[in-house]
Amino acid sequence: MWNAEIFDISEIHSINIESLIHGKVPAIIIRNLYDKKICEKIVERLKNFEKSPFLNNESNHIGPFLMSYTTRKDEYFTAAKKNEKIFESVFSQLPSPIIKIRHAIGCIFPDYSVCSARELEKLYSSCIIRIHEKGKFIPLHKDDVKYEGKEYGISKIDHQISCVLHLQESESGGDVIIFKKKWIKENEKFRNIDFGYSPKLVDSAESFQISNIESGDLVIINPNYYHMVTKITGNLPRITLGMFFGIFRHNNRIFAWA
Ligand SMILES: O=C(O)CCC(=O)C(=O)O
Repeated sequence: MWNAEIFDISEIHSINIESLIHGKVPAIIIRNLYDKKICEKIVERLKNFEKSPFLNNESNHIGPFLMSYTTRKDEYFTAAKKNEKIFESVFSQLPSPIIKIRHAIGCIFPDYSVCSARELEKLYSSCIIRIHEKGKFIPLHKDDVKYEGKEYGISKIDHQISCVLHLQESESGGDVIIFKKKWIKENEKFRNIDFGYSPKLVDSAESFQISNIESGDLVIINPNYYHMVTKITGNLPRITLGMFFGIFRHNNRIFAWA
């Protein structure tokens, strides 16, 4: 069976991330990484900030997503800088969820240093907040900066992991499904015009559905494996804060970006 591994925050040092990197487990979940009450506060504050539509209004975002700027590097860094000020306001006087996630990654990789990705003094975006309303979903896709982000220095990493902190769950739907199938270049012929891939690609692949996530939980996946989020069917929007980490083996460094 291909099952996610679930840990309490106190067990963080016993996480074996290599099994996730090499596809032996679909996901690692850390329960209660972030305080539920603070999640509620952030969700309340988010109502006052402007969001950008993504994918024909499939979701609303705060913060740029590098994969949407693959050939518009200057625009990405400009948007990243502008949005850092917004994140500072959203998290003002609260323990930063960005620092909390980076600290968790530092505990999981005790021999590595973890810091923000930067290029010629320009900082990459630190995170992305995604708001998915009822009826929305994330189609089948993969994230692979080594392939899609070739114009960016971060594309030279050895491995990529994705961390998603859940700030608010919908009453139903919005489950992540991870497929035991890693993207390969030949799959590009199954790519949709706007975003994602044909579900045919994963017809016969084993999968794991994460359905019991609560606010404050952190879900870590290897995003080079196909994954999707099912339709949100409850009235409450699904709200998450995501970031990637890129692992460099030769100098034991890990860089964060979104
Ligand atoms: O929102 C999620 O749970 C998944 C987001 C996603 O597609 C990713 O982290 O690559």
